[in-house]
Amino acid sequence: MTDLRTGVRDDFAEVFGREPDGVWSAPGRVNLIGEHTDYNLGFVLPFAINRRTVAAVGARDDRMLRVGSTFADELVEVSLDELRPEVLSGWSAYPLGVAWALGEFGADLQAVPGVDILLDSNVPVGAGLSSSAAIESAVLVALDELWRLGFDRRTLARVGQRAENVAVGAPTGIMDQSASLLGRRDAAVFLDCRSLESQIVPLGLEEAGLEILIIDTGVTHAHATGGYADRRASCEEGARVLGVEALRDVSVADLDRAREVLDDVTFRRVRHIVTEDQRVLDTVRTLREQGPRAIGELLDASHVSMRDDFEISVPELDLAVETAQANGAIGARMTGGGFGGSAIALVPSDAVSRVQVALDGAFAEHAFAAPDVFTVAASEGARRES
Ligand code: GAF
Repeated sequence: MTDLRTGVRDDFAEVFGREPDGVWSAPGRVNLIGEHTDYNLGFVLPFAINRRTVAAVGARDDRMLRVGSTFADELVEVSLDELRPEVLSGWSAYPLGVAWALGEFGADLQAVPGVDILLDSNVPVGAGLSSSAAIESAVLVALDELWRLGFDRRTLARVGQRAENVAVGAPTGIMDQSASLLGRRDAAVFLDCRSLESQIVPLGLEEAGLEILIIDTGVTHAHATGGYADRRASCEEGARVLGVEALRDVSVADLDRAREVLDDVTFRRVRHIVTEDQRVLDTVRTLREQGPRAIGELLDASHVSMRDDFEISVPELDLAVETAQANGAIGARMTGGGFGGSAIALVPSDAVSRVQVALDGAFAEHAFAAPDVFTVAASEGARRES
């Protein structure tokens, strides 16, 4: 982390020929449980991880926004006077999109100076760990401070989501930005995606002798297209037929009626969301009453629901989950939007290397590319570094 922070200052100086006004950072996230429930106005339980994006930012004396990064060999420029979603594309739509979206939430973009931004990150891209929300959140906290906006974190999360929905064009929910902005060390963020009320729920992993293992399958996913939008549309159709504002308003007890009025596919999409919301509530209660060793079955059930009802898993994710479970994991599930990315496994510390070795063996046996397997810790959300 220290390297990332000092490195980004040096890179900023090299690219822009001066010192930045400051360095801000924001983490990627892992979702412990509650998948695709956010845009159904339900519950999620993600945590911020110890992989971060850093943003060195300096105000300018004109109206230009300039953004560079260590992950793309280009400097993108746009004037604040021309900043609209239509002129943004590629990776720079994330940092520049949040500048635009701040205006949508009431920031007076006529009254603010341009900025130079330099980004670096150790959040893996395409792994389902929300490298995009990490960029958005790091730039959001930087601009909020440099432009003296005084937005609260809940509003900044909505700004980040707006940028992703409109400037990037991915129809995602509010979870990732909330985790990146609200995360706390050793704890998860329990978020009600309707009220946007959140509670910090201690994970207690160290005391319980547990680790969270990320198994990045290397299968890439893209939320702007395909399956994610299709699942969202099915959920909206289910809510429409059931006569509710959102699937949050359907309970497990309502599922019998839902089966009668919905076609089979829509019913199974709805059943995933409704049971997943309940699993989030059960996980929060179990963590508080019994600690993390007791949540394994809920994680396992979440994976089955995503595999069979929501149908967003892929063979590599299923293999990762099954191999972890068979080699000592307390629970395991795919995490994030699906169609690739990562699985998580809750593993006793003394079983971590056994699970890692077993994963390598199983992936080789199936002729899948070796997964990238590493542990993560629950960490602080977005902050100023220096
Ligand atoms: C992606 C989205 F960005 C989130 O909003 C959420 O819907 C998640 O997929 C699935 O739970 O990360």
